[in-house]
Amino acid sequence: MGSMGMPEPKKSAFVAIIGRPSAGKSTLLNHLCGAKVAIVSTVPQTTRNSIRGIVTRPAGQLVFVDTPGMHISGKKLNLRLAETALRVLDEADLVLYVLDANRPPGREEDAVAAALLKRPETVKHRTVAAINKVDAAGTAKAEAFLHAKLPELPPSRIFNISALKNEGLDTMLDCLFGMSPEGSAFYDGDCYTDQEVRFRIAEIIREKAMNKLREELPHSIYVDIADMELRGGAPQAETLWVRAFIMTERESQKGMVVGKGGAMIRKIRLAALREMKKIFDWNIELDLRVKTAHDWRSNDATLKKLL
Ligand SMILES: Nc1nc2c(ncn2[C@@H]2O[C@H](COP(=O)(O)OP(=O)(O)OP(=O)(O)O)[C@@H](O)[C@H]2O)c(=O)[nH]1
Ligand SMILES: [Mg+2]
Repeated sequence: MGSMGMPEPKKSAFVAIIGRPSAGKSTLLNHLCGAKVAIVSTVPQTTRNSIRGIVTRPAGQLVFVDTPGMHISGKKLNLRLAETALRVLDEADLVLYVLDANRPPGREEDAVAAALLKRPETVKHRTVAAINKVDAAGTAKAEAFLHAKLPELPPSRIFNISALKNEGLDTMLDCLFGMSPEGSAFYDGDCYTDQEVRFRIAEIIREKAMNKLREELPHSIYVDIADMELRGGAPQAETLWVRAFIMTERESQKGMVVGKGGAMIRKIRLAALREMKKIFDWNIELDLRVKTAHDWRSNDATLKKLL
């Protein structure tokens, strides 16, 4: 026990955010950090990398690591995404397991629970479950699922939240801080992510494209930043000039990304610019084009570069 006026020792931990696709992991990360850190879309399998978001409070610092939703598939891209999620799960101090109250648990939920079951110590001592989307649905099914599949998880570590409406997050954070080991902060207190500018810009463009494109297209694209340069400076604000390509899997998909008279790519470009201006202090010029990288989702070299 500290003497009067002595602050409590600070806590710090890495927290893996895991769950099936579209459970709301990235939405949650963004609200925890109070900033747009990870991209979000209505389409499952949006996140493709482990993405760090940093939360600093008087109690200490939690570094949340967002992961790709665990999806069952034998395809190369999906296997790599699942590997990423499991690696983060094993490296983190704590695990935040996000469930979607709005969809009945199915095979994918079983797979997430199975991955946790293989790590019984983690479930017993280091896992918090968040039943998300309580603004849209009741929690009974998700609760029953957790009791049946992960009986070792104490009920005091199950929280009902709405990431979208920012509800229930504070009590969950208190619990995570309580479970964290003592330690000093990993990052500056005013820092909310460690992502490089190049990656963030590619992700913002991909988010806008994913949310505007239909059918298979959201999953068939990636964004390549071909060139980036900071120009000018005082007395005017600097301008960040970016040339980026939306890469499609097949030649035939380029037309849909460009749209009639270029309308689609113009919409994507303007939405991306709006978002970038909220994040960066520079003026931004974005030259956005479309290219094809044939069958990139089965290409090891491309996957290695992207994931
Ligand atoms: N109603 C409701 N919708 C939510 C909530 N949280 C997230 N969503 C929606 O769920 C969808 C998926 O959200 P994401 O945050 O991209 O989900 P994710 O788990 O990161 O998905 P992947 O990256 O594909 O694994 C989006 O349309 C979100 O707006 C919530 O609390 N309530
Ligand atoms: Mg995500």
